[in-house]
Amino acid sequence: MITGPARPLPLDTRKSANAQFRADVLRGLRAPAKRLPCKYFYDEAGSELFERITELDEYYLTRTELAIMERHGREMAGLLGRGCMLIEYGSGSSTKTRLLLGQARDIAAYVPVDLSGEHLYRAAQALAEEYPNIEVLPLCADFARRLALPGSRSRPARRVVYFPGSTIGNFTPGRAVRLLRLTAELCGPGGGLLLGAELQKDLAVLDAAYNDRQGVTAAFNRNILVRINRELGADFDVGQFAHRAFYNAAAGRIEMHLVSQRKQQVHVGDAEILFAAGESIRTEYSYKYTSSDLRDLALAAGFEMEKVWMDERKYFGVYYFRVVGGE
Ligand code: SAH
Ligand code: AVI
Repeated sequence: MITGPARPLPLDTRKSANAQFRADVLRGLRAPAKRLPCKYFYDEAGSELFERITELDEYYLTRTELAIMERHGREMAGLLGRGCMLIEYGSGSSTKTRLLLGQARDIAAYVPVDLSGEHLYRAAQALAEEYPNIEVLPLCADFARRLALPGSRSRPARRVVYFPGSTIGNFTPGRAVRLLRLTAELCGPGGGLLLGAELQKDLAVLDAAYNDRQGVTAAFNRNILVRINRELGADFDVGQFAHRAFYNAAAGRIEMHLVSQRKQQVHVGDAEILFAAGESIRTEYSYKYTSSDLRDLALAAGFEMEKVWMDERKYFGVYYFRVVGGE
């Protein structure tokens, strides 16, 4: 059953989200090295483009994580324990979650959290129909901020956050620790964190995953400008910004940029932004953390690592952490 607000957000909430979007975009575009927060990739079109990315030959991440979940889902579900509230960060279409929900004996409530509202509510509705015994409580919110969890019918025995997809890699190490600290606070004593994250690997493999032949990643990258045009009344000539993605070995991350193909002026509402030819906007970092990096980040945030599952090539890891000091 679905008991969350499975309908568009109220007008005042949408207005304040739009004001926040505008403020974040202007702050990023006025910075000496232009940038945009990657969470704004995901409007309706962005979520669909991401789904297409997950099906690309070059984008092995989703397939690899799904295979780990298929193989070890039962053991993972066992760690959730009885009567748990499962909270998922960046749930998207909740595909991987099904491999947990299908194996878990008694989950009290499932709270998918995502900023892409329509996509979230559609996925939540489908899950509620597939798992009628689980209370599904979708929450359209930024998981990097303190979350106000919806009330559930039964009192959950514990809280576990599920954070798949390597979305943790879209946070710099400092921001990742901050996010995990909030998560430890949200889970409380006895709580857990099941985290899926990509590992370091061969440069050519990484490079291909973010420069696919069909250009879906390029369209996903440019969609942020399409969204800014539509929602903030901007006039980006989207075809004049080229997709660029490369591995920054010193920092251990993929960087995605949009590179201005000529000197140009862009208006965002009544604000004017100047671009030199070749100047870029950084749109995303995608860190490839080693398992010891993640152990250290999580420990700094109050989690201890209990278990890790990897695929044979060691492309991807799924980690289970417990809140330090919990039973
Ligand atoms: N978990 C899915 C989707 C990953 S794509 C998978 O593993 O395939 C990242 C998802 O996180 C998108 O659905 C996006 O809308 C959401 N997202 C990104 N940043 C977010 C944030 N700060 N708060 C809430 N959702 C966010
Ligand atoms: C959601 N996130 C982990 C993806 C990634 O690989 O960093 C987003 C993405 N960017 C380009 N392709 C996919």
